[in-house]
Amino acid sequence: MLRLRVFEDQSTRAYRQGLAGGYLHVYTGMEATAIGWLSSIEKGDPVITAYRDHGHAMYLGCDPFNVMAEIMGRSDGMSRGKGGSMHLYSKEHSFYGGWGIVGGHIPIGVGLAFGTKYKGGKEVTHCFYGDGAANAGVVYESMNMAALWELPVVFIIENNEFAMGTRLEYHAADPELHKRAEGFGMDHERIDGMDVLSVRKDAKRIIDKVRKTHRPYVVEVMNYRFAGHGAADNDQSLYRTEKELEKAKKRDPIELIEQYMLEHRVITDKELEAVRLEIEGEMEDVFDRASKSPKPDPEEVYSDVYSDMLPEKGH
Ligand SMILES: Cc1ncc(C[n+]2csc(CCOP(=O)(O)OP(=O)(O)O)c2C)c(N)n1
Ligand SMILES: [Mg+2]
Repeated sequence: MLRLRVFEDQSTRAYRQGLAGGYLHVYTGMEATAIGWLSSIEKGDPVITAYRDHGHAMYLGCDPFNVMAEIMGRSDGMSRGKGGSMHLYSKEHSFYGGWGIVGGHIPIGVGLAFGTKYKGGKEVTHCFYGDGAANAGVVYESMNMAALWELPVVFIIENNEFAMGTRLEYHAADPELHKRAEGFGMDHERIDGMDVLSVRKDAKRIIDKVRKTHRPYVVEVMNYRFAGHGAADNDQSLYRTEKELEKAKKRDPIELIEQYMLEHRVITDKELEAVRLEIEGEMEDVFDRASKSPKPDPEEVYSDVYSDMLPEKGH
């Protein structure tokens, strides 16, 4: 969680210094959700998410250097600099993106779960999306298919209470988004997304159930984003007060787990400081190395854009 927090500070620095083009959406404040959840999955379980994707990719094993290089559009980037922050992807780590169209990746997540069922596999697909995305029509077409065909997929709503600058209460007829599963006869619940240990525990229980029953599940994880919607969101006063933000920061997921570890004598203040310094050094180095990675060859613009999908070609 700390590595991700510090990585995001460095990715924001890259954007501010003009080293990262396009869009940049950081996960700051929401760390306990992805990290708690992904710590409970099995290796090989497909994971798919929207554009707030740096943490998911890194936790699944993608090297922060390749992630940062991608954010900077460099040849060492995971998509060789063609995708940027929103389009991380690593089949090797069962990470299927990184998608910029709100709600657009949810049918793809259901397709991954269909693939598992078709092949008789044991994997569970973890499909993350935001509270705003929960309003997209395609989510409900996807949920219907998942429930009808009994597909092993968990719909994980990362409810950070905002869709860009629109508050949850202004965009959702019923702000309890998990209840929307009821129309499809799916199990559902809302959980706390700021305490990493409770996310991990809830995730284990839910994932075990989905893996056993092969029935989809909707879980709404309540968290809060501390940063702006994207790096270009400079006036948050249009949609939230400083006071609200300060209140949310009282449950900073990193501070919560630090307190827990100190209270339970898992770590000392001194050790914690050493971990912090080590991570800061690591991410500083990631930034420096990524900024030195060569820009892609102009020819790269044509590679991997179209694909010949004929099976005899081995795809
Ligand atoms: C189909 C579509 N409509 C609009 C947008 C512009 N847009 C980008 S992010 C966003 C809000 C999404 O909010 P949420 O799903 O809650 O995700 P969060 O940013 O909070 O993680 C919108 C409307 C888009 N990318 N795609
Ligand atoms: Mg949101």
